[in-house]
Amino acid sequence: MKELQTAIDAARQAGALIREKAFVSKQIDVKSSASDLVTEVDKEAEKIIRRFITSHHPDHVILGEEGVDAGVVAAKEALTNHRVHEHLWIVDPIDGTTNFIHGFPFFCVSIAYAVKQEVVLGVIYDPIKDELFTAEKGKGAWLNGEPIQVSSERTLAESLLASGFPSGDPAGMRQVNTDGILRLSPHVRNIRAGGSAALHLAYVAAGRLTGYWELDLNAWDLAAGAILITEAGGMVTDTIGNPYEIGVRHILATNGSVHVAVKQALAEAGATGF
Ligand code: LIP
Repeated sequence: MKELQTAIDAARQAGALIREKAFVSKQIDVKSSASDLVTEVDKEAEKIIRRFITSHHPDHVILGEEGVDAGVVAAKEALTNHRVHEHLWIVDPIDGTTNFIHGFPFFCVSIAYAVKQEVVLGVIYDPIKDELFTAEKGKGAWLNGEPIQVSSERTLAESLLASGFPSGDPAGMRQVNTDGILRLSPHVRNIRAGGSAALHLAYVAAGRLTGYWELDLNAWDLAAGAILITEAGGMVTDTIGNPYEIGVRHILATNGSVHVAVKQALAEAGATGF
């Protein structure tokens, strides 16, 4: 599919800018709160990606993190409006902006392409490690061109999980998520919270993490990672267990084997989100 090459080239172009600016001081703007930030590099990287996609696919619609107002309502409205579009790109120019600001090298570019609301390809690029994760519906998932698959752990006791704390702490979701972490942590090998939803999802696809969950995320945090995981043999649902679709905000993504166990633990802790 020619859109895959578009996504790869756009991610690499934006990634080059992000790499160049990664460890220098940045101009920071506050979005919804002091923990929900954007830099001039996020905006410039999104412009690069938008220009690139538009030059190759002028009639396609682009939903980008920095192209809508901050906040749940704007994001939901944008998604709803875009439902009618046949060709939709879902772009996060820097997923892990807080890490980027602090020079904590765990962030990425995330680009997905959906046809009639179904994600058909995803690209996640870590510009620091120069790792390019790609997936195309029905064809598989790759890391730098090599096929990847989810991990083989079968029990919680063997699992390395990851989670996170949403930017801006909407509706006290950080406390809710902490309840889930406290419920699961005695039963698993360990839990990480790296601060980039998309990169965590890519790591589940590559078998580096057994599973990942987080509450109150946006479409651009999740779309590319979701197809990476399904194409790598894993499972992606919301935290209740409903199948993934573009509007999902509370995500649960695993290698498949531990999916039910994590879901049950979150339900028991009252930590599936609301
Ligand atoms: C971030 C996520 C992170 C999550 C934050 C935020 P951004 O994306 O990837 O894992 O905890 O809420 O959404 O804002 O850095 O692109």
